[in-house]
Amino acid sequence: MASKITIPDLKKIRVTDPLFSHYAGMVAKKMIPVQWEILNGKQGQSRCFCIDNFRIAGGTLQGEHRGVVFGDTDAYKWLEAVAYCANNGETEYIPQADELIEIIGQAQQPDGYLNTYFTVCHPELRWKNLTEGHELYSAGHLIEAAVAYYNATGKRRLLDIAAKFADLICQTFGDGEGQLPGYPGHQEIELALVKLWRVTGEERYLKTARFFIDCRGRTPNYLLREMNDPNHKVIFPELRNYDPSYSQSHVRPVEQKTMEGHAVRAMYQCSAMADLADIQQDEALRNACQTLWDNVTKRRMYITGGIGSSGLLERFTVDYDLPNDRMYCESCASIGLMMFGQRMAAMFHDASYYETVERALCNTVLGGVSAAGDRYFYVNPLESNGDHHRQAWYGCACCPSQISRFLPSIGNYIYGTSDKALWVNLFIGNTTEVTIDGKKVVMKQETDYPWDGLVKLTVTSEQPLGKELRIRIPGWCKSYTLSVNGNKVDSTTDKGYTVIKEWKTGDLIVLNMDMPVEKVSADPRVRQNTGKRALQRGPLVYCLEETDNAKDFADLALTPTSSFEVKDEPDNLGGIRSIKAISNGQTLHFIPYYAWDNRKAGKMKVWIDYQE
Ligand code: FUB
Ligand code: ZN
Repeated sequence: MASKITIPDLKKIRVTDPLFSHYAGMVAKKMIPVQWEILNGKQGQSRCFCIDNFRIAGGTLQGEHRGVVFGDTDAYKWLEAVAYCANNGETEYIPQADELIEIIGQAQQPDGYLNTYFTVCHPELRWKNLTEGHELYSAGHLIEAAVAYYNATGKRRLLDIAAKFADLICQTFGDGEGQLPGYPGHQEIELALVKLWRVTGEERYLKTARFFIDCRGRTPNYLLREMNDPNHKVIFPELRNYDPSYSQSHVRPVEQKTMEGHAVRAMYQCSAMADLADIQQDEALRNACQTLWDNVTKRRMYITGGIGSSGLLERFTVDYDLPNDRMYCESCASIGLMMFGQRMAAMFHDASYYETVERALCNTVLGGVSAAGDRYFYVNPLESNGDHHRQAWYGCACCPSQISRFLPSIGNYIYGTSDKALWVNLFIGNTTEVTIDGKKVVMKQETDYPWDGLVKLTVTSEQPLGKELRIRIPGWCKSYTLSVNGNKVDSTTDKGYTVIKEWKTGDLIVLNMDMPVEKVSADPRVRQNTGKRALQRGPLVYCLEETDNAKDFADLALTPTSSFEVKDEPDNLGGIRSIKAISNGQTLHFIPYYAWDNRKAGKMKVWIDYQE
């Protein structure tokens, strides 16, 4: 049995990287305060009623529930973001968070149930519309927030609220007498219950997470039966003629071969499957994860790490169908893909999963928020006519709070530790403390990645560790050098990691990766990209924007002899490296895809005509 990989405690990870600490810093300085105003209904057009809904459910305010049925999750994800920022020493929103937690607590029913929509509008329909009601999805976000808040602050109030609700869920769902053999229409509770198990050690949470995976897709289909009930109360009319593949309930997860349906649902399910496969050493589940991972990353993913080719029902379509303009690529889906990939890498001890994690991160996820930290993309197209822009908030606001809970937790993706090795997965400047076998260890990375391929790493330990250092060599990297204290090392590689066996405390390990501009072609089966190329440098995908290329935007093309110049632009778009391409006498100005739509509105494209 392979040794388990553990992720260091987020509280002990200080991200010092110029790019990522800027993004994480924007969460504390801008996103959390602005979202707090929005959650409290104080932001003009982008009004949201989330906190009032809790007050109404708790009986301290009179009124009607307003907003989407899963609006409670805006508050939960806000709390999670506050918790992760507190880990980074940004604690100023803790008083508001504590206030909000009390309001949430008042909305909890005596038996532990907590959901403002059903409590206020339809108490009689509790657990009767799992397909559309999002009760278990919302519970999952409550649990994730509670675990994060407890880990960051040591305060138990939200954890107790969440655990009480989780206990009710564990009693309610199962195959036992009087229990419901149902499962959520939108997955999320499964991975949350695994987190709750990790923090409490209570087996029932793990058992119920497993139950939700195991009973999904059974025949007859539970969700279809609900939808076909003559008394069914419709919440989302677009889901009439319900196709169970939309919620990945068409077949049991362990038998799923292709990534189907709604992309965020699919990613949350797969993340939980990977958790359970690893914890329970379940080979069938592990194989299913691998099959689904291969399908999505080899056939159904954009070069930007975006997933979900159809805006209609926000879902996957078929292999190699990747339209660049009329598509979906929800920000939440790419964060979900990162969550799945992180778990796959930990389970298989294989760096290749981090190719996708990094691709999604550096392109779609960073692009999900504006350079100023005040606007968000829900949909992330690879081509625009100039009419697609980030917004401050959405009626269905899953993405803004998803991005703000994700960015300050980026430290979770950098390292792993196991019996055998220290694992370096992402190149992000940081200082991290871990205790390994009772020994205090400090890992430090300095780098200007993704702009530059030079990474300096030191590991200091009170006593010799006797472990390998395994450093990921990205798939995009075709040549690199590695040295320890200035002496070149010829290391072996294993599953995408360069393995350093001989090192001691305080050694300076330097990885230097060449980072040329690459012209990338799509798989020939992607008909939308026939005769086109995209530019990539390191993990960053580039795009053309009309504002830099006004003249003849539609006619710009790359050729086999295009030459490239990389330009450092510290004052543009928060500091980028742009690419100037000279092709047949034309000059094309490329910027990183993630930075588009931050200046004058105009057209944008990633895949560029290629004239052979
Ligand atoms: O249904 C809850 C969330 O809203 C989904 O995850 C997103 O795709 C959006 O539909
Ligand atoms: Zn979203």
